[in-house]
Amino acid sequence: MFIHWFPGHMTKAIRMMSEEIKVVDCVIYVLDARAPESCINPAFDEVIGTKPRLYVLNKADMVSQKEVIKWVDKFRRQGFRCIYSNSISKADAPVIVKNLLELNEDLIERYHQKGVNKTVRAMVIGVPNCGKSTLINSLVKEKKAVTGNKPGVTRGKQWVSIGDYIELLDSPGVLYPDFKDQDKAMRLALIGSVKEDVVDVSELALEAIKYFLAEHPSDLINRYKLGDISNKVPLEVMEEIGKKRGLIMRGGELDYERIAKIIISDFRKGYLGKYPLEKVDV
Ligand SMILES: Nc1nc2c(ncn2[C@@H]2O[C@H](COP(=O)(O)OP(=O)(O)OP(=O)(O)O)[C@@H](O)[C@H]2O)c(=O)[nH]1
Ligand SMILES: [Mg+2]
Repeated sequence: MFIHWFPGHMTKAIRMMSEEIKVVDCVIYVLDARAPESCINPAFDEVIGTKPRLYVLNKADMVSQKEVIKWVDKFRRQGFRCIYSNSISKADAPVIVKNLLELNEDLIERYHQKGVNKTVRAMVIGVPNCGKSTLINSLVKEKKAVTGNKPGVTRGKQWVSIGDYIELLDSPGVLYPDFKDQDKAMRLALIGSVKEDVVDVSELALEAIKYFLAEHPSDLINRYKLGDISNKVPLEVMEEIGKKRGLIMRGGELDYERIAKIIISDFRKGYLGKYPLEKVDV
């Protein structure tokens, strides 16, 4: 499968970000903890320039804490401030606010010396569906930003005030202007950052099975009550899952699309285990 998105849209989005960056003090760079590396968009670096950034490994509840901490350490070793968050629960909100303020400590202090309270403005960026709007909502009492479990939910920009002295800019998720690295594209598709209409669900499910066969076969066996799959190829496993679940079309053929959708949905909901698709290579 060749995953392909619209470079024109992404280039335009990056141009818009280059305008917005001028009015903010810093950036909250949201990464999906299941595939942090793939969520790094090289084009963002140019946009961010020298503005301070806070990396947030979001959806941390979907991977083991041990793995997410390795990623946090990696970003910190690179000299960046980095934390992790489960933005659905509001438990990590105080840590996010604290880090945001610390990130802008010098600026706040400069204003303070002039007798002024600085309002810190941050742009929240990341690939589609990584949880930018949910993270913003976790910081406010009432839900302000629209969220949803598919890419492209946030369409325009929106400012949200957090208390009196923080303002966050929510914006649509952005993928890279190019999609040469198909392994990364596949992982982005698996975590739900790529629109379904440019992805072949059956092939995506086969990729997911391939990953679980290699890394965590027992989770596949337990979830779908399979027999021995050690010598099977992904397609055979997919067929066995279909038979176990009775996903047969009229005429007796297996309904590959339905099987694929179930596998992908189970993966995205974490029913196949809390595993990151990308591990820190130390
Ligand atoms: N398990 C879990 N799910 C999360 C977390 N944060 C967000 N989600 C879910 O991820 C999905 C996408 O969240 P959004 O906040 O809409 O993502 P977004 O980055 O704003 O997406 P776009 O606006 O489309 O770019 C929703 O179903 C959220 O409930 C988290 O920390 N943990
Ligand atoms: Mg959004």
